[in-house]
Amino acid sequence: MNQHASIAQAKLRIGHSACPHDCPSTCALDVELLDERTIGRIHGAKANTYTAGVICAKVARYADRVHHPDRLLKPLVRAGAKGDGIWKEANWESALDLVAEKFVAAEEKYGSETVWPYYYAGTMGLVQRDGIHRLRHAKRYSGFFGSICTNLAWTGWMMGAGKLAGPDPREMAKSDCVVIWGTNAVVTQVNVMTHAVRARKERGAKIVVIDIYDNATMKQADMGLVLKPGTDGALACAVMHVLFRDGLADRAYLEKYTDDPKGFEAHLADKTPEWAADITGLSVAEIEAFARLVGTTKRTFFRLGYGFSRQRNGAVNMHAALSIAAVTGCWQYEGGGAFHSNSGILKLNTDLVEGTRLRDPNIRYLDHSRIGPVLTGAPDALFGGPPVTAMLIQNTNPANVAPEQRLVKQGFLRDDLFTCVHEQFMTDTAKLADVVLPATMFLEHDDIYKGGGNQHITLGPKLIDPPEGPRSNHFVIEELAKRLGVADRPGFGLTEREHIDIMLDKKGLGTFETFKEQRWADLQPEFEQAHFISGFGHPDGKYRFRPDWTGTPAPNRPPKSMGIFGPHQRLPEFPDHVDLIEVADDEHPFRLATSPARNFLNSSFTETPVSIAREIRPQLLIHPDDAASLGLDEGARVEIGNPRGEVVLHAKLFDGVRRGVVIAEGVWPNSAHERGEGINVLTGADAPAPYGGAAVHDNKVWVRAAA
Ligand SMILES: Nc1nc2c(c(=O)[nH]1)N[C@H]1C(S)=C(S)[C@@H](COP(=O)(O)OP(=O)(O)OC[C@H]3O[C@@H](n4cnc5c(=O)[nH]c(N)nc54)[C@H](O)[C@@H]3O)O[C@H]1N2
Ligand SMILES: Nc1nc2c(c(=O)[nH]1)N[C@H]1C(S)=C(S)[C@@H](COP(=O)(O)OP(=O)(O)OC[C@H]3O[C@@H](n4cnc5c(=O)[nH]c(N)nc54)[C@H](O)[C@@H]3O)O[C@H]1N2
Ligand code: SF4
Ligand SMILES: [Mo]
Repeated sequence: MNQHASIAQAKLRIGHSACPHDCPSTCALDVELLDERTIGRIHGAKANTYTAGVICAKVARYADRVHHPDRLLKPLVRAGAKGDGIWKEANWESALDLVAEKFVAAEEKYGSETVWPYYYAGTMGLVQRDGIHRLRHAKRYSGFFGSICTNLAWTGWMMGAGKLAGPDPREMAKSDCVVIWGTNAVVTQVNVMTHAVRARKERGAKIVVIDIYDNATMKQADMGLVLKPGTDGALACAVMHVLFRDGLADRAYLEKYTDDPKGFEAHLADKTPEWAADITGLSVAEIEAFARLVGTTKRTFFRLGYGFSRQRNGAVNMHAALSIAAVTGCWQYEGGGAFHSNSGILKLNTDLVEGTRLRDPNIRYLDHSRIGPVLTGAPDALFGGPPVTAMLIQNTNPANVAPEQRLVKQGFLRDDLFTCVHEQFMTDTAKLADVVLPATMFLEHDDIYKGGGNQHITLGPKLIDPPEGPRSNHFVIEELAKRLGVADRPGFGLTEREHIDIMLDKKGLGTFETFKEQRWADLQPEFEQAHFISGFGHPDGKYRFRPDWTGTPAPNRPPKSMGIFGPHQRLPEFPDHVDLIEVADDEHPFRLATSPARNFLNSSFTETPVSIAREIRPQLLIHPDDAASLGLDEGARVEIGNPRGEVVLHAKLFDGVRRGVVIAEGVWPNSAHERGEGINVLTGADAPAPYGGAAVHDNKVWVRAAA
């Protein structure tokens, strides 16, 4: 560094924060503050042992997002037909008055359940994200069963381990074999790689990656397994067959810690590598080699992601993959075990911010992922209640990210539906709204964040002033509460900081002010507990090879009134391969996955110029032999479709994908596709068994040159 640069650096003010985005890493951030309103680069906090100074490129260049010229700055009221893009600017008072008036009118006509507050994890802040529940409960509006992201994965994990936790994710650095299964970590949670690569450098650990294409993470692997989508259960069973067959199962561990090792061994007798090779498309040699590696490496760390569970049989596959750790007994060793999410250890008491005590248990819930069927009035989606005729939407873009997009759009275009979208940008959903309210970004408001892929609670205080116009989610909830007559109910009338103080105090962790110094708290449990040495999460302390598919409580299990979802009678007794997926057929010979794009985060960052330039345009990764047989050249316009609709992209020939499988990376804005329809036109909104979710990587499609 030259002298000039180091002087400039010395003068730079650094603010501390947490990344608010929907990413398991929840990085601790150091933010360059140029003045009261302007940031420079963002860096990963070096002092944080999980972030370890590393963050993704898209957040490092956050100045491009927070100071973007297209940010929403004024409340807008629709002045043309829905979706026409004709708006009238309004002031905050009159816009909020209008929203309240419409909510009251809707409630008068159909009862309170006709209003559906809808949100998701565009911000993961506990105040800004979850305050919407307070308003919902106080007003007895329809409940929200948030299923799109975690449901298949968490369900599968809970069936086996009974608690959503695991070894310290930093222990990956002490492992001799890190199995990265169904997560494109280089792209979606870069810090996994920091710790995995450290294990390789310092201990010569092997990195195994299991995915459906040769993605950025597999390019870093020592062993890469590319299997057919939705077949991980078969791979896991064959691996465990080999472990029992070759004396690599830890029988003492199995006896002490698992429910039915003998029954399970018998069940695996015919789950041979040959059987699995047929289903997965892997070779017998690949399966044998992987089984031998994990069977002979005590310190094997299974890092199980979300991706492989975004299949209709995803809960089964998650449970099957997790079961390998119980067969080898790798849980007993430092650097060993399995990890998916630490959600189960990071509990803060959010009763007040969420208004939990105001909840009326008789109010119906609606399924987040099934917004298309809900808004188009499917009786089973409405659970016997009134139609949805009013919505408040914060931190999510369902017209783009929710499955069966045509239904979602048809729903939003209904004349009898009033929609208020609180957003940072004019998203596909905002475009279909009646009122759009401009939102602050994380650096402009106070909040506190829990990690999923790590073990920290991290403060994100307001560091800069927002531009004139945008207001926080908290502001909107409080102002609507006043207009809707519930501002005197418990939980209302507090500031963001007061809510944070209360949550921290209840956990004995200090206050907003002490956290400003301390920045985060490390809540990693002791080894014994984290490795389930003192027992797994079920009442008998055993790991379950025999899941109780409809009986096990899970953090995201649907409320009783919703029942059990999907073809749950077909869920297997033990880990297995079940064809609950959309199997390819003659009319739809390809399987499509919509894997994440590196430079986007779900529907976010699709507005920043560098991200767009790097992702180029909506592309379809297709094997060169498949492309040749369809007469598709590199860059050709290609149309893909299924009974739900059809979408146009550009072909990208890629031999890292199997024949018969195609990948569309990223959720591009609908408007980036020809005809203004995006990739979720093709994904299904049927609820997978047993606790719902969205199987966005599980689609059968036909593929042809676009006309
Ligand atoms: N850059 C970037 N980062 C992100 C996101 C993003 O969109 N972009 N999204 C964020 C969000 S909300 C989440 S939930 C996390 C999710 O992050 P991940 O846990 O990484 O999950 P996915 O992104 O769904 O998919 C991961 C991988 O699973 C693969 N996959 C699909 N089907 C199968 C299968 O049947 N078997 C196997 N073995 N693999 C399969 C996909 O091809 C993909 O490579 O990432 C977060 N981080
Ligand atoms: N085809 C396909 N579809 C998918 C997926 C996939 O892999 N493939 N992934 C699925 C998954 S895992 C998820 S989690 C969903 C996520 O999908 P979305 O919920 O749409 O995800 P995000 O992009 O995280 O956030 C949405 C919006 O929140 C806004 N936002 C951010 N912070 C704030 C705030 O403080 N206040 C307000 N009012 N708004 C804010 C952002 O501007 C952004 O437009 O998509 C799902 N859909
Ligand atoms: S890796 Fe994830 S948590 Fe970290 S800065 Fe990037 S988006 Fe945020
Ligand atoms: Mo997600």
